[in-house]
Parts: sequence; C-alpha cells; structure tokens
Amino acid sequence: MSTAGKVIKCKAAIVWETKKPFSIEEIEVAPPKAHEVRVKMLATGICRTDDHILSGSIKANLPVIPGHEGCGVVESVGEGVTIVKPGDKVIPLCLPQCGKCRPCKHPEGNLCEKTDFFDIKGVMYDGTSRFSCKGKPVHNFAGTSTFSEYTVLHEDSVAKIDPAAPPEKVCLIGCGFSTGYGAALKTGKVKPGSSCAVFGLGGVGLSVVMGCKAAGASRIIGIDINKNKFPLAKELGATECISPLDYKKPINEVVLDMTDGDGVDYSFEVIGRPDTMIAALASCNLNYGTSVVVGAPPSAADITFSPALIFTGRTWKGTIFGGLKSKHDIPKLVSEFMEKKFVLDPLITHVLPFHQINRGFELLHKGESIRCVLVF
Ligand code: CND
Ligand code: ZN
Ligand code: ZN
Repeated sequence: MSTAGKVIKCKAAIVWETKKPFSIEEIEVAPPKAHEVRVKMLATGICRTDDHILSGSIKANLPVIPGHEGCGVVESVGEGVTIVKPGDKVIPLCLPQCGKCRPCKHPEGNLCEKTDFFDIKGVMYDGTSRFSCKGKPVHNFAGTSTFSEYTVLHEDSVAKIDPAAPPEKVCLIGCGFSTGYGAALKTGKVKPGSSCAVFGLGGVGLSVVMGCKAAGASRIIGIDINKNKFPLAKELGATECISPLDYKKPINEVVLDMTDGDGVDYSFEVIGRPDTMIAALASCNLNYGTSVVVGAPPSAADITFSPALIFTGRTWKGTIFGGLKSKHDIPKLVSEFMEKKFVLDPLITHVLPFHQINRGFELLHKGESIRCVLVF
C-alpha cells in the first residue's frame, strides 16, 4: 500500500536534552510539501559533528534529530519535484546546492545561502518542521536528519546517485569522506611531491590523508593523541605518525624539527580545537605554507594568535564540505567509488543496526571507531 501523501509513523533518534544519550522514539513524518522529497533511510554514518550537537558544543534548537551522512531511497515527492522520483537512490546534502545563489553560481563557491549550519534553525524553508513526536514538533539538523527511518529534504538538499551503489558504504560520501578528500584536493590544492601534516586521524582526517596521497604528496605526517589510529593512517598513505603526548615541546616545533626547520607545505586541522588550529598553522612553512581548518570549531570558541604567523606569507583557510559543490560532486564521487578510484571500506570499522545508535556513539567517545555505520 502506498504511503505517498500520508503521515508515516517510524523510529528516530531524538536529542531532547544535551549531554544525554539519544532517545529512540516513534515519530510522525509529514508528507513532503512542494519542492520537498521524503526519503526512506538505508544507512547513516556517525560523524563527530553529530556528537557536537549531542554535547551542546554546537548549539541547535531542541528537540532535534541529528544525522547528516546518509544514503536512502525516495519514498515520495512533493509538488514540482522533477530531479528525483520514488525509488531513486539518493544522498541527502548537509550542505545544499540551490544553484541560484551567489556562492552556488561562483565557480569557487559552495556555501549555498540555504545552508543551515550557522545560526541553526532546524526547520524547512517555510519555517515549519515535518517531524513531530508526542504531539510536539521536532527540529531537523542540517536539513538532513538521517538518524530517522524516514526524513524530509528540500530538493536543494538531495543528490541522485548510481542505483547500484552500496548504501552502507557510500553514505560516507555524504560528509566525512568528501570533506576530508576535498579539503586536500580542492581547498588545499596539494601538489605532487609536497609535504603534508594531518592533525586528527578520525574518519575525516584519514580522508584528508587519502586526498593528500591521491594528489601525489611525497610526505604525509599523521598526528593524533590516540596511537591506535596509526596503523590505518599508514595503510591509507601516512608516511609517518606522531603523538603530541610523546614530546615535551609543542607539536608544531616537532614538525619543524622533522622538516629541517622548513615546516610542511600543507597542514590540516581535523580535530576542531582552537589550540590545534594554531599548532597546525605554525607547522606549515612560514612563507609559502598553507594551513586548512577542517575541524568544526565549538560555537563559543575564539582564537588568539600572533599576526606574525601569517604576516610572513602563510595562507590560512577553512573548508566546508571540502570545498565541493554537493549536488554536482557527490554523484561523481559515488561513480568514482564504483570505478574503484578510492576505497571507503577501511574507514568503516563498525556496522550496527540503527537502534544501537548509542553504542555507536560510545565507540566514537572511546576512540574505538573510525566510522560506525548504522543500517536501517
Ligand atoms: P573524530 O573524533 O573521529 O576524529 C578526531 C581525531 O582527533 C581523533 O582520532 C582524536 O583522537 C584526535 N584528537 C583529539 N584531540 C587531539 C589533540 N589534541 N591532538 C591530536 N589529535 C587529537 O572526528 P571526525 O574525523 O568525524 O571529525 C573531525 C572534525 O571534523 C570534527 O571537528 C568534525 O566536527 C569536523 C567536520 C567538519 C566538516 C566540514 O565541513 N568542515 C564536516 N564534517 C566534520
Ligand atoms: Zn560530518
Ligand atoms: Zn545556493
């Protein structure tokens, strides 16, 4: 029996209060309005950004259904939707691409004006939510809310992908992989033969390592306080790995020592801490080095740094979604994955049923997982 046009009752993971585990609740998902798409989720990865919502370090309106790294199939579409139809396999876009705003039209831009990452509202374009629980509206996150059996996306936030793509793998292209890989190739523009340092070897940081390797970097220094991350980092392309905990001097000085005082050509901060953002900046060459901030800063944090760090010529950049244009680049990355141009399997250390989401976050907190994928 078709569910199109009807309210769907299903399970979702809700944050009612920060610093508490998710509550798995029965929710009601309203049908998609004009230019919206209702999607049945097949798989979703757990990204640290979701944990920032859970911990409250990124402020969101509560209650909220997080999740932004998923893959699903279109259940029904609202009026006027022509880009997808029921049955299409899709990846929700945590960074939308409306195609009409200035950043969308700019060749180097990707921060679509429809994005809900900053000053987070957690509602659809008309200001209302399609989710409710116990009679109360529930907010969405990043316009995606993939921690739900069904979600509603604006058509700006959906990309149709190869129907043969395995959802429990390509869901990573919805955020972590693309962010890291794009940070190296598109934002950093790493050159062949160059040296790189990657601070933080989680799912996103390891994707930066893969991007640096794909760009032909000859030296990739992986940096993490958790040495259990080192073997996989080396498998994916890191030429050496170091832990700041093994040294008395600041880690940027260690990187300078390792590079005859030059510093690396490119450094990437993939943790989300102000202190490591400065350390990464100071690790790249003082004149022609480029440092890219990939880690999401806590909502409340400010950075104090010496202007001398950039006065000498360093370039300091940030990146959202690896500088990629989501709707345009995601289907291409999925095709490249299907053509075996890069791997995703090593990043997926755990696969759990959706209802074990709290176990998945425990693995992240304990530093035991790289990517834990939840399947529906
Ligand atoms: P995850 O937590 O898996 O990895 C972070 C890694 O950093 C872990 O291996 C930690 O052990 C390590 N670490 C923590 N503290 C330190 C330290 N002081 N020194 C060295 N290493 C340390 O996170 P993830 O890979 O899922 O995400 C990484 C960041 O990227 C996180 O802040 C997330 O919110 C952000 C992000 C940004 C974007 C974007 O568009 N820019 C998209 N997705 C995620
Ligand atoms: Zn993410
Ligand atoms: Zn736009």
